[in-house]
Formats: sequence, structure tokens, C-alpha cells
Amino acid sequence: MASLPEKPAVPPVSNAPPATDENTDARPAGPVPEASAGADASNADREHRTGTVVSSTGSWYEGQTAGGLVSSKARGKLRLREEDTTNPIAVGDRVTLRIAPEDGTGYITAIHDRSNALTRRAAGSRAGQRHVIVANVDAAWAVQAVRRPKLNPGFLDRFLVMAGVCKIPAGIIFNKTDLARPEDKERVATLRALYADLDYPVLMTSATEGDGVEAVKDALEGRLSVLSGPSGAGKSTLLNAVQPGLGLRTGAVSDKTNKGRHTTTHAALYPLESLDGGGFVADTPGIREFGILDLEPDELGHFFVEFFHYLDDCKFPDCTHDHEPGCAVKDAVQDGAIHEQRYESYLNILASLREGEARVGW
Ligand SMILES: Nc1nc2c(ncn2[C@@H]2O[C@H](COP(=O)(O)OP(=O)(O)O)[C@@H](O)[C@H]2O)c(=O)[nH]1
Ligand SMILES: [Mg+2]
Ligand SMILES: [Zn+2]
Repeated sequence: MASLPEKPAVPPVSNAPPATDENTDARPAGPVPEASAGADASNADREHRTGTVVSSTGSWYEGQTAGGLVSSKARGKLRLREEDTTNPIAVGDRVTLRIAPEDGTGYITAIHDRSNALTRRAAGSRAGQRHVIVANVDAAWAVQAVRRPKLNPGFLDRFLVMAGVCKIPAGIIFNKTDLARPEDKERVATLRALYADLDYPVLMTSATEGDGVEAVKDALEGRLSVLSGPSGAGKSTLLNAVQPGLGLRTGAVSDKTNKGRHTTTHAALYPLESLDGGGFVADTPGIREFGILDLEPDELGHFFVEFFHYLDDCKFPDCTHDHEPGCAVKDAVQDGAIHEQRYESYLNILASLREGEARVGW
């Protein structure tokens, strides 16, 4: 679950020739079956393309296709489709576009099945529904500085749980290695070994010195990635090192939109044009606060990968691994098979779930 998927999950955004129609994995656009070409003759001579939605304003969607960007509207019945999400089409969605020959704009006629989605609870009148921030995320990276701002492993574990709940492969970037004092080095080495043992990819970088940037490029290339971390961790600097201009742009957008306007802002994807294999990085307003974990207390253990092995051996099937007798997880902590710090994180998140709100944010 933790390791990154094979490349390329995202088609290169280079000037490759237009792709042929490949909407065989598309699900129907709505409850009404798609009209066949015969029933709608005007459809037959229209070009269909597959694209990735890179931005949305609510009524227009920019779709990145192999043949370039296409401004698109959604078919009415697509938008009316009943959904438990507030936005049926999200950034990151793979869509089939029908191109109008007159002006080159598109109509989104189908949304392809999603591999996963980063979502948060919708607010206001739509509370209870979920808002899709980004769909089809290949990797979510937690970026933390080894110091300045202070490293917080507790936040890291919340992030990893959230990624797991959303079925998004996750990894960790420890940045600002150039600032590490001997005691920081020791601490980070311990954390690095701990998470690497759990199969989370761990990268060490100094964005300002350029150390580790090649590994970051390699990790981002050909994938749709999300970078998340506390303000000041070096996300923008790191993205600039990958592709000049990229971090500046994302920084400018998120700084303006991050505060208190989460419900009205939309995420955008930025193409990694400078990498041969392409890829996208999501600029996601409100990413600092992913939202709230929707989990029952006895489900939390499933998202601590190293607990998994022991869960079947607990005496009670709904064991929450804190107070119950005969708990195999607690035994494993005692034996040193599960790291104490991870167990502490687990107990902290469990406590917030019981209080009703386990927030994930930096
Ligand atoms: N020493 C050092 N400073 C860094 C590094 N990466 C970023 N910074 C600095 O940390 C500050 C915050 O970086 P920024 O990229 O804006 O962080 P963001 O809020 O995560 O986007 C800036 O002053 C950067 O120059 C690094 O690897 N080493
Ligand atoms: Mg920034
Ligand atoms: Zn247990």
C-alpha cells in the first residue's frame, strides 16, 4: 500500500501526437445511457479525446490532452448526476472530451473511474457530502523540515493515516538537511529508518543546496503528486528546484486562497513540463488542513501498516488497542516490534476520534 505505483500513471504532457480514443474504461455519464453515434449523427464527425482535468472554475474545466489544453464544459446530465460529493468532476479526473470543430472547445461526455481521491468534508448546506480536492493522486508527500520549523512526527502520522484512508500512496520528504545539527541528524536518521521500514519512501533534501533534488524529480516524473507540509518547510523552494517558476506559482496561489475560503477555492494541477516523462503537481488550497478523519475508533489500527500483522490476534475483534486485555498490538509494542512513537501517535489520534474530531493539518 505504501510504495509508489509504477510509472507512468499520468501521460506525458509533452507534444506527443493526439491520442486515439481510449474511453473504454469510461463509465456512462449519467443515469441515461449515452446516445449512440447513430442516434446523434452530429456526434459522429466530432473528435473525442481523453484528458486530465487540470483546473476548474465551477462551470469551465481545463482538460490537458495529448494535443494540448482544451477548455470544456460538462454535459448537463453529467453535472446533475446524483453524487455524494459536491463536485462530480474534480481536478485530476480523467475525462472523455468531445471537441467542437468550430472553436476547439470541449464537452466532457464521460468521467473515467477514479483510482482514489483526496477529499474533505463539505461545509455549510452541503455538510455530510464530501468535496473532492484532487482525484487520481499517484503520491502524496509530507514535506517537513528537519528543523525550522520544528519537525513534528505526530502530524506526519496523521497525514499518513489520511492518505491511507483516501487510498493514496504516501511518502515523506525531510528537507533542510543543510541545517541539521548533530542531534537533528540522529533524530532524522531514526525517523528515516522507522518509516522506510514501514515501506514509506523517504527522501532527504536540501532545496537550497540542491541535495536530493534529482530524487525528487524522479519521484514526481510521470505522476500526479501532492506535496503537503507546514508553512516554511520548503515546499515552494523544492518545487522551484524541480522546475523554475513552479513553486512560485503554487506559493502565490495558495497563500492568497488558504485562509478561510476553502469552500470557494479550487485546486489546480501544474504540468511538470521540464521533466521528460511529464507529471503534475497539485496546488491545493486548503491542503494544509486536509480536514477530518472519518473513521470509527476501531478502524484506526488498519491505517497503521505495522499493526496490520497483529490485528487478527487481538482477543476482541473490535479491539482499539489501548485498554483491552489480550491485545496483540500492545504486546508487540512491549516487545519492541512496533515502535513506541508510532503507538503514541496512534493513541493520540484515537483520543481525538473519540472526542469526535480528528483533524489532519500542519
Ligand atoms: N537552509 C535551508 N532553507 C530552506 C530550504 N528549503 C527552503 N528553505 C527556506 O525556508 C523558507 C521557507 O521556504 P518555502 O519554500 O517558502 O516554504 P513553504 O512554505 O513550504 O513553501 C525560505 O526562506 C526558504 O529559502 C533548505 O533546504 N535549506
Ligand atoms: Mg510555499
Ligand atoms: Zn488490540
